[in-house]
Amino acid sequence: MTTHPLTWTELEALTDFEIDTVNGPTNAQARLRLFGQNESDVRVTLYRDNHAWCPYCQKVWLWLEEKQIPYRIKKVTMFCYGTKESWYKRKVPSGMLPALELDGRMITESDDILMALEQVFGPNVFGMNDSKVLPLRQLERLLFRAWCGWLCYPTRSQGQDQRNKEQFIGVVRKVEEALGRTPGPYFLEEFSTADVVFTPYVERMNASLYYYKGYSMREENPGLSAWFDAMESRPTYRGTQSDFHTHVHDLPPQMGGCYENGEPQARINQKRVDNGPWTGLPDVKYPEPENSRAEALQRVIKHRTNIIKVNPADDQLFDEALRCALTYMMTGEISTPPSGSDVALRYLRDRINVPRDLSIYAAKRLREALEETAALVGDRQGSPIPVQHRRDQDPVNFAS
Ligand SMILES: N[C@@H](CCC(=O)N[C@@H](CS)C(=O)NCC(=O)O)C(=O)O
Repeated sequence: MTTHPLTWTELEALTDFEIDTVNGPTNAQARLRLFGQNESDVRVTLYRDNHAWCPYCQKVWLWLEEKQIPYRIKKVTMFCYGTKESWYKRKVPSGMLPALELDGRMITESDDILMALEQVFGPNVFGMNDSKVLPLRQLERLLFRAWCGWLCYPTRSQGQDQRNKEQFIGVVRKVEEALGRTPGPYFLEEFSTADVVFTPYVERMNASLYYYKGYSMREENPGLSAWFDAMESRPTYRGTQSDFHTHVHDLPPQMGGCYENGEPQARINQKRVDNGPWTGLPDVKYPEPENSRAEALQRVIKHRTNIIKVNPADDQLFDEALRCALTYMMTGEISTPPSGSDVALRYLRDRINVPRDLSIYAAKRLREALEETAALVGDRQGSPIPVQHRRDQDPVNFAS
């Protein structure tokens, strides 16, 4: 039994999701963060990438959120998905991100940014140059290099892949030892800069190795597993947290390539991350909030004109198909979308981004509704997600 899809007006009545981007929880949409302070208190502007893909931006972002420093956010395009804004190149000729303006002084390099912030606002429990933090920062870079060595170079044989894996696991063991040295789940006695420094790449390692190599970093290492759980207890981290699907497809153009090893487990994981089911993946463990569907609906409604415009399908056809998926997501009622809309629904399913567009559970619910609705009319996939660049995500096409 299939029903007519709800109209946009009827759908609007099904969500009252709203967040205060300025004073509410950490979110990727904010252009100003005040934490209850006055706008005149703002001394900091963070320049970061539009899509919240840049790991070094996440490091500074998380630090500012943890310390509740009022700041402005200016979003800049990364080379891999569009043209760098000329106003930004005048400020930072290399175009590199992040950059931070502190009392009118421009600072680049994420480590230098954190050190400059510490000088003015104090450390995040332990400072970047604290004798406890320094060896952990070195360990993070060691882990980063071992990860790149395994993921970002093609290998000629399974044996080579295995050796790269062993090298990586060897460094993971050192990370596990470091985490085991304190009684709590964090790198030091309590949450600190050390955790901030590890966050962006450990999150990307967890996603990329699961997908390209069939290795589940979070599930196979008790120290890291407890660390992820502890991080997810923090609303700051939850606001910056991405999901597997976003990372595995944003990393290839940023890293210059991610290479799969053809392991059966990797193939199984790839199918799951790309086609679902998305619930239960080890990219998130905290319980799903009650309003995840309402959040997804609100975000689609807000951006529906652009979502429909950038979709390769005919606007009217996709408008109806999208309403079928949203009707199903909100009511559980099945509405069959127009024939031929399977490609269009999956095109959107593949381009939902966390946390840029919405939070992790909301994205899973939306992907699920798009996939299940598409499956009613066919099994054709959308055009493949490019790996050399992501100009399908050029922000100029989404400007409101
Ligand atoms: N060492 C720098 C690295 C920054 C970096 O590599 N940024 C990349 C993005 S993750 C970038 O801005 N690339 C230019 C672009 O993609 O537009 C730091 O720590 O800030």
